[in-house]
Amino acid sequence: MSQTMTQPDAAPRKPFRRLLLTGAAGNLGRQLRGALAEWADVVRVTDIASLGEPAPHEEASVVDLADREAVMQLMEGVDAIVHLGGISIDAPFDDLLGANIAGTYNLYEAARKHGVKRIAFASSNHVIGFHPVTEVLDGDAPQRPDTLYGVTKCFGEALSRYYYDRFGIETVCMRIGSSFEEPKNPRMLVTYLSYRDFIELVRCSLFTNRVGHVVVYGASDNPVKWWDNTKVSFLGFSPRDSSAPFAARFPATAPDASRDDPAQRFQGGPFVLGEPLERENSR
Ligand code: NAI
Ligand code: 15L
Repeated sequence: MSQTMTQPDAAPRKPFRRLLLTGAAGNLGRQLRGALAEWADVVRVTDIASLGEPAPHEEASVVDLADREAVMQLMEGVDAIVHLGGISIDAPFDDLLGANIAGTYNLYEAARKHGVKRIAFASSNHVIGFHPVTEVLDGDAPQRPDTLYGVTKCFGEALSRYYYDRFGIETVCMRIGSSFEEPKNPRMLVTYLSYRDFIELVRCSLFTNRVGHVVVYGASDNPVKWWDNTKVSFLGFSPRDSSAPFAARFPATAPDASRDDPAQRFQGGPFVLGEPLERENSR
């Protein structure tokens, strides 16, 4: 006798069976967790830091991305990955080496071994931070990292290119500007990416068919633009927010190429100075 597996009251399946979110305890990871609940039946959240109480649809694992075996185990049953985990400002090389270099390698290698086909990778504007503020860049602009942190993001972009060309794993490299609740300084009037636009950028990165390997800039629809996403318009990323409502807070202090201060002349802002930075880049 044939058996039917259909249950009349079963909830419709979501687009993904299981998504993996690294960096889930961080600033952007916390923003994304709610949205991912809509996109996947199960969200595996991971971080080196405490993840709090998992929601009913979440599986939580505290893991150091530098731990290759642990990262391999994270990948079991995963359809796609949002990779936010790692050190998110400049830091000593040995720290970046584990979290950002080895960690990203471990993630891609585990993805390859488990047949994962799509990764949304949190790259950074600090991949191109030594371009002057007078330039408008697209994804083909030469990398000009402003810090060792930026260099680790260049590594992630190159590694993901290799994993696409060699193994067919698709990656959207999201060169995020400044994604916080609000812009915190004049530079962020240009680099601001609202949380809502960030979530939309991740959505486009996960749901667009056949992305291959691409670089997209993550900024809201701000009045001044340094970055041009025309070449990747097929992603459908169309930011809805803007830094304009915050402009009055920073009168006459917009980044200015004529100033002596390198933090004013280059897109990376204070990162180019090689000085210790506060977490939220408040200079
Ligand atoms: P965050 O620093 O708040 O979050 C990063 C998370 O990664 C933290 O929870 C941290 O515990 C975790 N992490 C660090 N080392 C780890 C390791 N070895 N193993 C496992 N987890 C580790 O940063 P945020 O703002 O949430 O950014 C998320 C990602 O987006 C980062 O990769 C960052 O570089 C990138 N990004 C963020 C921007 C922003 O404006 N928020 C701008 C450009 C890039
Ligand atoms: C980044 O890459 C950092 O992760 C974030 O903390 C901000 O400093 C941002 O860049 C920025 O450029 O404002």
